Amino acid sequence: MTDLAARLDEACRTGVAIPQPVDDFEPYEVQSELIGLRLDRGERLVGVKLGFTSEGKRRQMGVDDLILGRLTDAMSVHSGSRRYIHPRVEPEIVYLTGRRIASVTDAQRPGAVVAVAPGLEIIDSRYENFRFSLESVIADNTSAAGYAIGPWRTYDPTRWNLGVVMEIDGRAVQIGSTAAILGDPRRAVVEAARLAASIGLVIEEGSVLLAGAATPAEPLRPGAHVRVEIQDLGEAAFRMEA
Ligand code: OOG
Ligand code: MG
Repeated sequence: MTDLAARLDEACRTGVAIPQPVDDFEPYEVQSELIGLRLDRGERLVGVKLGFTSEGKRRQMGVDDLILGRLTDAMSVHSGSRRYIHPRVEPEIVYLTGRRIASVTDAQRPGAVVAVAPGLEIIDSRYENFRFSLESVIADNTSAAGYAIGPWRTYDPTRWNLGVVMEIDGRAVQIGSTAAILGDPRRAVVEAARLAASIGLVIEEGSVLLAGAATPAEPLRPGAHVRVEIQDLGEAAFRMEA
């Protein structure tokens, strides 16, 4: 167990941020250790998420490469209360995989994606001031802190360029299009497969995949009601604890 994984895990549980690491580390190895600690506590892996798939997010955070994180059942906003540090929320389109994906070829086979849903992601960097390098945010499981997923619909690949509106307390705060995700959100499953394969991770059948926010993230205050609507897909919503 690296010291960094232990400190990130503690920051996550206590809600106290840590300074960015100064020593060398292998980013995805630290992330694996961090997830291992969660699984040891009984959490279950439910899927993966991509980060920095849109220009809006890359510009907001000052980074320029795709990253992959892992999601557990306990991260669902409906699974109970937790301590946040400086949470933000962003709109996501979510895919459900219909086969085991261990390679890019698997991701290109028919049935790789079977359903799609509107979603919201809470990100909460465990680093002070929400500042990080690409390596340090990968180690921190890509800031993953929570998600809410709306109703699933059968996946229709011809509907990929969809309007997105995210509201906080009834006011539209971000408006965009799913086309901002990799230029075409249908590429998300292939990019996730590529990154997963590079770290020896298999995306199991029935996994959720957050394709990456189409717009910049917004600060999330206690008691806030957040809602996203994606054209043709419907909505997802949750309320922050007061
Ligand atoms: C990293 C997570 C990025 C996305 O959708 O682009 C991400 C961060 O911004 O803290 O989840
Ligand atoms: Mg995200």
